[in-house]
Amino acid sequence: MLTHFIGGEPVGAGKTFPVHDPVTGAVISQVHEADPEVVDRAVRAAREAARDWAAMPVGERAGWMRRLAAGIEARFDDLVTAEIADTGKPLDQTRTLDIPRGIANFRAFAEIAAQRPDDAFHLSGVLSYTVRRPLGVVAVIVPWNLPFLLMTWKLAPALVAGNTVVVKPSEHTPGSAAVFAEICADAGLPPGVVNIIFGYGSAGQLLVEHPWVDAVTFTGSTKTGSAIMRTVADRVKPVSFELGGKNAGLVFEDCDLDRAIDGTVKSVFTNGGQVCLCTERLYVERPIFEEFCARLASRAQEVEPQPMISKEHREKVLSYYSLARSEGAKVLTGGGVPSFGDPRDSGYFVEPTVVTGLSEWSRFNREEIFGPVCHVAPFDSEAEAIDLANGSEYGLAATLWTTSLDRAHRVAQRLEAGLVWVNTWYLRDLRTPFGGMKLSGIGREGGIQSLDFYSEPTTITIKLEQPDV
Ligand code: 6OD
Repeated sequence: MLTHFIGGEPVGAGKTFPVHDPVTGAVISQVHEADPEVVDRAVRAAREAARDWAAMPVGERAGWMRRLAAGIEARFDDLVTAEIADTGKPLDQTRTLDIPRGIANFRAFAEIAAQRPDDAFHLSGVLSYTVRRPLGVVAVIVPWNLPFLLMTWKLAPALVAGNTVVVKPSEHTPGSAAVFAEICADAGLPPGVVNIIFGYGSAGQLLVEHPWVDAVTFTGSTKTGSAIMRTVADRVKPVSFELGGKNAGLVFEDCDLDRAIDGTVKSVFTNGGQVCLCTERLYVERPIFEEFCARLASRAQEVEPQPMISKEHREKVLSYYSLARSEGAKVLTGGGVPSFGDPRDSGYFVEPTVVTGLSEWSRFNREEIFGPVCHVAPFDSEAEAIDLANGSEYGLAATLWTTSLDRAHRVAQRLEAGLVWVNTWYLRDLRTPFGGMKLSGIGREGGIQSLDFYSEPTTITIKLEQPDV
């Protein structure tokens, strides 16, 4: 039974809900569900801890971040087990990406915060400088696709900037957050600095509308992001949102085709396509279009299917497979449900799928699917490729495959996306701004941008009586 973590203590109160193993559909754990009283208790605990935590010198808070990173290292295997149980992720990915990024997130933000200078401006006998202070209590709403990676991505900068937090993981993936609560307790983190409550979207709603929550950071769907915005509008709370995507991949004739195919297989199918950065729209220069489609479809058949997170999400992805057919697509591979002849047949799998032949106006090409699927279309010129890529309401990420340095810079700078990867995909430097344009989000996190979001400046201006030197 998983319990909330409030004020440094496990808190088990209220109703419970089941978590299912996406690989088999079996119930694997029961979790306490936060009701209004639990949410209020968590926010109060965070508020009570806020003053002392904010007053602590940043170097000391950075020390806590390093201790939490060490705690994650010490519980590495438990975190891997918990993350896989909830998500059905492959072991290799969990060991090399999800949990190591938790360690990297805490270490990176410890360094970035400890070394950050304040701003100072000097002009004709007037000295202005800024001091930054934390926002207070931050609500951290975490999605189910990269639960540990994204929880720590938000926690580390929020905490090191001097905020206390209440985290609400997805109802599908509470496991790694529950282990993290134990890590905080074992490290002796001051009670109330990190609080974790479990529940559905209704618990998240109670959290963000709580008057003592000062800011909200959220990664998830555009629909939920806009609902949060409406909720917090009355109290003008700052929000940082990384939302949906309908990411384009542009493949030019001058690319290294082997590399482009390898990279595209990763960018479409990693995590069963359940990463907001995954490519769902591919545009390939006409002379290599047929070969690219044939090779991508053949490689898709070798991809080990991964489960969708839930029965409902699987239904959604399958509904887009049907939609593709009804909108007139040619299905190059996949389009259905794999059959294993073992307990996985009761799980939430779908086939890796590649389709072609749809118009840019089809719903399939406009709406985020969030599964192991892409549409491939040809283009005839660089200008057309850019227009096609930009012809989406979303603007999170794009990939670009070319061996021309000039083209890489020229095209990358014209793409309406917060992130452009050239001849690679999802390669991260944690100091860089990360986030999306248009319906893909508000604001950027990463490096100093994270610290800026999780704090606000006071500008202090002094009139100097001495003449300038
Ligand atoms: O890698 C990251 O820092 C990050 N924010 C990834 C987001 C993935 C969304 O599905």
